[in-house]
Amino acid sequence: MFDKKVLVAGCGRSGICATQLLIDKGEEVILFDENKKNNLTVEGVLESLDEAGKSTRLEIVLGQLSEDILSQISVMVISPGIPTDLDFVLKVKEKNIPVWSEIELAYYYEQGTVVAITGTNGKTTTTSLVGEIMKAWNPSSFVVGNIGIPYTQQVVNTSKDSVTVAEVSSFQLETIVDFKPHVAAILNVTPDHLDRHYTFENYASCKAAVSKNQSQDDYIVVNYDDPETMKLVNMLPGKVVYFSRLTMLEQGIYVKAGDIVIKEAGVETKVLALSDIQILGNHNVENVLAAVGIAYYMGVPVETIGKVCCEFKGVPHRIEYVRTVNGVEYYNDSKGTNPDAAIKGIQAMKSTTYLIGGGYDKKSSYDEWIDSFDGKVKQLVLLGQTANAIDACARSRGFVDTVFVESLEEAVKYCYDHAIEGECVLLSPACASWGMFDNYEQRGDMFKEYVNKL
Ligand code: UMA
Repeated sequence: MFDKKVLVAGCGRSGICATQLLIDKGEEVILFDENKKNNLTVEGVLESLDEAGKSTRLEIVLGQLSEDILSQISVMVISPGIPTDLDFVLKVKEKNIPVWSEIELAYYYEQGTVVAITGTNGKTTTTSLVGEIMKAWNPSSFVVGNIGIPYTQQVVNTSKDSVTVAEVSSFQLETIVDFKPHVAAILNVTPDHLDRHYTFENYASCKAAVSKNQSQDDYIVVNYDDPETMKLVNMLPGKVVYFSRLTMLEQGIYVKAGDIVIKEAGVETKVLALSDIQILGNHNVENVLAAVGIAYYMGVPVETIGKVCCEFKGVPHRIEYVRTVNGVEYYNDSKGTNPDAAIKGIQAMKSTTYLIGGGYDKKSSYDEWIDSFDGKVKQLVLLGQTANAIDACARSRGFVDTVFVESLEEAVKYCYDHAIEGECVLLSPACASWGMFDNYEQRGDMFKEYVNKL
């Protein structure tokens, strides 16, 4: 039990689940959100908790935090989307009140073993695949975190034999305290979320924090092919194990003569053939290599790992085939929320492409994304806050076939009117969805809805 009340900041998915968990554990909670427009009620937040009397332990505060509230709390649990340098967060820190990430709160109640997967891109695919492997091996396995299911929602179901597979973002790792995965992975690090972390170094060190509480009895699986991830290796106290798509390693997981193999203590074991992987692109080979490593160091038999990797069909919103209309293939890559992820989307297209891009401004640089068009993109259909900046960047790189639209629906209509048989339409915005949509899932679902209506 905490000495005083717990302040939960943010009324999104994480904040609501954290509140429900705390109330269920007998704590008193103040749920706070700066946004006054939230029309939350105590009953609404607690509706899934049936025991009477629990509502007396919850208070909702919207707008500003008073000094009086700060004097009533022992810890603040912060939602991932709230920057840690906001005034109210700084005030809490000044009072020496600990600020815990929502995943830290969940971990406080964790009973079993934790796997954590971070990196700029590939987290969701790798987490899903590891989740599938774990479930095939241990039915008491849970998939949680940035993937969309708050860790605080599932942690009550954990037991000493369970495995929690968590996708963890830099936002969530920024405020961990004791969070300690037994096996973790850093898939890659490329610039993202610089509006929040300011510098690439800050962002990368949030990623490295996934290992900060590990010991040499724990494993951290690292991408040998990614120079930025390799620069973090001496910041990782866990036992480092490598995966590589390009190099045959002394020890680790790599590709040899068309097979994915594991080499441990000088012995090489085949896990699966590359030709059996169903998810497209070299980046997905890397995701499978990482998943193989994570599962192997969790003790899953190689046969189980190989079988599940061969069966895995990928995740929604990630280069997801939607439909063919008049000979034009439509793909939903709404999860392409940064330039690096969106490059993978373009690379996976097999013919001339109408590309729909733009969205929330994370202060990314679009040069490499534009350069990756490489003659494949016929027109770039732009929407959202970043449309002008992307257009300017495209022109400065010699790409002038841009067009502006007001909405995603108009973008789909434009592509439908212009694309001809044999071409592709790809939604891969290189930007977050915020501002126009609640999240990338909603953006992808809307895209699919518009395409399915054509
Ligand atoms: N809020 C404030 N002040 C602020 C910002 C937000 O009070 O300055 C309040 C908002 O009014 C809102 C609440 O905080 O009520 C929203 O909290 P949140 O943004 O943390 O959203 P959640 O619904 O809790 O979703 C979060 C993750 N969102 C973010 O990291 C932005 C989800 O990741 C995650 O799936 C979910 O927790 C469950 O763990 C999404 C994401 O976009 C997918 N992640 C980023 C990414 O993948 O690039 C990191």
